[in-house]
Amino acid sequence: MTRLFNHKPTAELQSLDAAHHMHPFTNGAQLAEKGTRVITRAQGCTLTDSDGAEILDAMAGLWCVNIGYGRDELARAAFEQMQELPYYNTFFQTSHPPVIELAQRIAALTPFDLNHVFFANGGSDANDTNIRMVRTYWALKGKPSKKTIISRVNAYHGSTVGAASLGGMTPMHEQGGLPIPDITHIKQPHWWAEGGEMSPEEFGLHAARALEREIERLGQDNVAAFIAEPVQGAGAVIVPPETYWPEIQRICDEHEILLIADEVICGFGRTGNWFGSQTFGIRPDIMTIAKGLSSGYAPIGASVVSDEVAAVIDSAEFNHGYTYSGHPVSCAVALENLRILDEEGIVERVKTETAPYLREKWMTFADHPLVGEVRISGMMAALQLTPDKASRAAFAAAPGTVGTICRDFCFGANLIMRHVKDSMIISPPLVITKSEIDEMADRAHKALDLTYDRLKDEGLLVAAG
Ligand code: PXG
Repeated sequence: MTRLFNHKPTAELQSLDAAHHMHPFTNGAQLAEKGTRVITRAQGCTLTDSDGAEILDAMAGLWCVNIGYGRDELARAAFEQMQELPYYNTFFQTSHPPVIELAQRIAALTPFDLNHVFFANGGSDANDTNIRMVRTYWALKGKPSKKTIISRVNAYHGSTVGAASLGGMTPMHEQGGLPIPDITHIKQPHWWAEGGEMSPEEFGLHAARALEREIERLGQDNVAAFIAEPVQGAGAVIVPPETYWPEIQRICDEHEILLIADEVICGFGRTGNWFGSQTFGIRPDIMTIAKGLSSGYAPIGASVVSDEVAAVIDSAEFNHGYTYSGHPVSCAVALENLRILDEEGIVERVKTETAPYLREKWMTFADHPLVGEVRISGMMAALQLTPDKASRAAFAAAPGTVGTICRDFCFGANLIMRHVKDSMIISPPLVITKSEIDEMADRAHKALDLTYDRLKDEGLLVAAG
């Protein structure tokens, strides 16, 4: 058996990594120079690197390890499923118990009549499914011109050609000729950066009505769907004003537009309910799920579809699917993960205990001289850094300069807190304890203080003109 537990020395791993491993969203040459940090083990909320350092993971990996690391039950579920049936497909009139059980479990957990599940390997390809599904839905209903999908600037929906086109990240569109046709983007509900003189409530309505204007511009007969994350995650935890989602729902209903809630980050307890749609009062026709579905222990994603959409799609052959749609091992792992989330009351505890505690701690950052806005929803949160709180200014330095400095100080303090441009963000495992939250906040405060001193020393505490 190949066992990697007794690994090679760090320097050797780093040089082999630089020689052969191409990293996502990374400048390979720069990384090769700095050397990657090699993570070898993890337990609870703590990672261990190849030098034995212990790191507090305030990002739950990539927003996914909701039940925390090191749960033997999931390992056992994978092991036993591999023994029983390591693989079989779900094409051509076949199925298997884990995929059947999981589809039923997801249908029971998701709200409204989201009762039908099309499986994928992760969030990106689930969103690719959604692109094809909503266009096929309208074509089958005799409205083939309803093709355009409206999304938002600074949205993240994945990295495949389709999902990155749905996303609103300009640097992604610039590589590889994106977006694909018939996808457009409206403004995001990011009050701090774009709200101007409006109150957050006014801006929420204003940002939502951009959808109505876009539908009118395109013509309702040409629009298939609107897709959005309940809270934009990778976009820097943009929590919309309270007025935003009800207005979006009204517009989708009135204009016969399918609503796709991308719950890849918000799902499975992140916002304090099982789904972000419940937290924000959204009634989607389709939900994208991944990440917390298996707590990242095995790759799996899905589109969860309403009775009506499923009935239309099922009325013809949907020529779509992945070799690993409903992979039995991933399904078994996801089922065990959902059992733990449910039976251990993890989502409930987030709502009543840990998220309120995190909020209390996180709000203390509002007094820090570098912090312009504190954003939080359940167990995902951001600190918007600024050189001038009063004017909500951006830094004169290139976006991300300050965020990178702060991120590096966090990393140096064995805290994984990510930056998105000049926001610092967290999304810890949902099982994080109050004392771990205290520790995380202490380390983050120190990193912010060090960042502030560095900015002063280097003359970077300057607002953009
Ligand atoms: N939708 C949303 C809302 C996501 O956050 C995807 C879809 C794509 O899922 P897959 O499983 O195909 O990656 C995501 C993924 C980051 C980061 O650094 C965020 C994601 C992925 C990688 C990095 O914030 N989100």
